[in-house]
Amino acid sequence: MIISTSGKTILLGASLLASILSFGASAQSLHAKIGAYPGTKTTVTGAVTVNFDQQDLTVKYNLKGLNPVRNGGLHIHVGTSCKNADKVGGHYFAPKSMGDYWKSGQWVSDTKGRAKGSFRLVSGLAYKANIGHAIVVHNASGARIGCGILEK
Ligand SMILES: [Cu+2]
Repeated sequence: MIISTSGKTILLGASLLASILSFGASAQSLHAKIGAYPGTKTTVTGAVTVNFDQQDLTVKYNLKGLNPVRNGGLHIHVGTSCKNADKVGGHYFAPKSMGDYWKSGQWVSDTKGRAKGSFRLVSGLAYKANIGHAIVVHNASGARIGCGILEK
């Protein structure tokens, strides 16, 4: 394929620009500031960003106050509150018949109890469906220790 005329060069430029713009529109992210899980004292603080490419999620975490050299769960939950433990609910994914996509969602801490990293998973739910949902930090035993609300 040889581009020999200036007309074709302009067309190629326009389609490249269109593909860059559509990529920008499909990559969306939500952010949560992590604090105490309702009914517990604050042990973990930090931030989580979730990038969405349709139903393909990249969860980026930067947490501190965890037990050193451990790993634990980090999941988006059904609830939309970090103030009432009764309203946080279980893991948020669809369809239910697919089983729990969030089983693989984990943070990993260093010797100082800090955890910085990311993981990818498919939850079956895209950007809009996740706005306002709680993201929960579990300790190594599975107990809920941190919570934040996903916001634009
Ligand atoms: Cu969870």
